[in-house]
Amino acid sequence: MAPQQGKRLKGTQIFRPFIYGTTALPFHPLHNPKPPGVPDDHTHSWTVFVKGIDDVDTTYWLRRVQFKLHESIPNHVRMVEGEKGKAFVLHETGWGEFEIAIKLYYVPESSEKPQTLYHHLRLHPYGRTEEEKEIMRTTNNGQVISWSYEEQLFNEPYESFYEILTSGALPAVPPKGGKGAKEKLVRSAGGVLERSAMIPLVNRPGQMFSRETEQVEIKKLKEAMIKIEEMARKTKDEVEKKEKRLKELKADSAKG
Ligand code: SLL
Repeated sequence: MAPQQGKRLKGTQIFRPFIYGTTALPFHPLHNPKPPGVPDDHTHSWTVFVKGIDDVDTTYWLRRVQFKLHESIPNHVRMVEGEKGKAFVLHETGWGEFEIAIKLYYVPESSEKPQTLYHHLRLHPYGRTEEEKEIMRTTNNGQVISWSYEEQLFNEPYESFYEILTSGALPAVPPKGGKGAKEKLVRSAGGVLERSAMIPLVNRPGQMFSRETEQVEIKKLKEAMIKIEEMARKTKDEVEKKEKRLKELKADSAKG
C-alpha cells in the first residue's frame, strides 16, 4: 500500500528538467587505449546516463534508474541507485549500436509508477548530411554525443511530494528584472546544485541545453518556416502560370 501522502494538489503541475543519452568514443592506441580484458571485437567505449540539467541533483525525485542493454551484453539489465549530486551512469565497451531502455524509478513519496524512455546508442557519427557527420568527427575530441533534453512532469503531485520538490527550489522562470537580474543557483557545501528547475541561460562546455540553445533552435525553425513559405509561394506561382498556359492552349486548339 502506498504511504500516506496527504491529498493530491488539484490543477498543479510541476516539472524537473533532465538530460539522458550516450557518449561514445572509438578505441585508439593513443587517444582511447583499450583497457586490458576488453574483447578483441569491441571497437568503442561508451557511457549511458541520466542526469540533471547543469549537473543539478535529481535524487530527491529520481531514486534509481534501470538500464536495459542489448541481450548480447553480459548481465544486460543494470540498476543504478541514486547518489546525491551524481549522474546515473554506466560505462561499457562494445561493437554495435542498439536501443537502450531506461526505466526511471521515482522516490516513494511521489507514489509515481516507474516510466521507461528509449534511447538509441550511437557509436558512429550521425546526421542528416555528410557535413553534419564531419562536424561530429572533428569536434568534442571525436566523441559521438547523443543527448536528449527532457522534462519530467508531475501532474497533481501529492502534498508531501510537492513539499519535497519545492523546498529549496528556485522558480522555473527567472525573475524579471533589469539587466543585473541574474539567475542564482543554490549550491550546498559540497558544490551540489540544489533542487533547481532552472534552465541555464547560456551554454558551458559539456552543457549544451540552455535558453541560448533554445533560442538558436527557435531561430532555425523560423528561418526554415520562411524558406518553406517561399517555396510554397514559388510553386503556387508556377502552377498558376501553367494553368494559364493550359487555358491558352485549349483556347487555341478550340479555334482549330
Ligand atoms: C547490431 N543489432 O547488429 C545490433 C546489435 C549488439 C552490440 C548490437 C556486445 C558487447 C559485449 C555489443 O556491443 N553488442 O559483448 O559486451 O549492430
